[in-house]
Amino acid sequence: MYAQVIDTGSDRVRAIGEMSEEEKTFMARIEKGEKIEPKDWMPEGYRKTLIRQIGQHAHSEVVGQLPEGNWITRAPTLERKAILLAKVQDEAGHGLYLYSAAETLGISRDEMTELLHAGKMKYSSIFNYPTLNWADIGAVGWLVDGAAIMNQVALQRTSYGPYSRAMIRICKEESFHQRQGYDLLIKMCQGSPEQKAMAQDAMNRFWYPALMMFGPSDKDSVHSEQSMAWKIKINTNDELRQKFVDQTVPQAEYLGLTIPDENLVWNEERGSYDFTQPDWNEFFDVIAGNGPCNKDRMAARINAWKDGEWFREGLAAYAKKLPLRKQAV
Ligand code: BYC
Repeated sequence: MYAQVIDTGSDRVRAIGEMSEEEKTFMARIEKGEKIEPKDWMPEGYRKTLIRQIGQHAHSEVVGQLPEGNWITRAPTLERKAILLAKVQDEAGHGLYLYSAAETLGISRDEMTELLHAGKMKYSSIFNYPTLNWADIGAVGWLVDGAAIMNQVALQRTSYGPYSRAMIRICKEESFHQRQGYDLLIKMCQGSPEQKAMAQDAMNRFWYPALMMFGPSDKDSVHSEQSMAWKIKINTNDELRQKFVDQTVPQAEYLGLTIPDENLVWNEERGSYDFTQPDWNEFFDVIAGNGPCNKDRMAARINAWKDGEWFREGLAAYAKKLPLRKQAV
């Protein structure tokens, strides 16, 4: 049953001659830059691709709460604890907007959750790495949210209306997340030599996993070509990765941190940095379930789902008892 609702196969862009009349009209709307809305006609592949991508994005927001939530009780000051609490709570909100956007495509949040727990839907590779010291919380905000925004700013222009609108709101909150991470690292880098060393250690461990967030290199990306033809994706994985590197290098310089890449060099001709690609074997291993924290992350989500069952049942039972007029409010 599930194989019918999510798309995991490789895609092939269809030539105009192979398209039905409905599909040609749909493509003309896409090319004009019109938004597609839930009740509009859409190709089945478009719908499935969106469920896969938006669902994966929603799961990432929710699983992303785990490495940060791990530090709420250990935040060094009351102010830092309040900031981190607010950020982690925002991620839950992002998950909800995105699950709601995916639900407009004919899949329920419960179904997506079951697919995640069964290992049939993915979440971002980055959250399979541990947060070992307090500076990691800064690195998650600066590098992980920084990479997420780079992707999500472009996704505000995605062709599917509900996804695009969710992205607009999420981007506003993500910028605050990125700033709080950078602010945390400024304080640590201006602190004691031990604090600066912790910040460098976090940078060393998060740099390549952050580069992996943009997905495999363009030559190995199975979905990019079709997703870009449908304007679900606006940029290729490599384009966004390059923009992220170009934006982040001066920020690292300001902090006085060294990017762990001996080949990082400004390329005058291209007007951007040359850099070392992440270890793609490691990436594919992590998304296959073999990263340092995959098993823990899934166990935490499955336990939370089981523990919350009585609460979801209670809410549903109460909703059934409400008079219809109140239910609609
Ligand atoms: N991790 O053909 P490709 C955040 C999979 S976190 C895991 O290039 P596509 C945040 C891909 O699914 C950021 N899997 O795929 C939250 C595909 O496998 P399947 C979340 C990955 O979809 C809390 C296969 O590799 N953001 O915001 O065209 C705190 C081939 O890849 C990854 C989003 O999800 C990965 N990194 O492009 C802080 C953004 N990369 O499905 C921050 C929305 C690739 O065929 N998503 N795969 O089995 C996207 O923009 C795209 O889905 C991607 C991948 C660029 C990620």
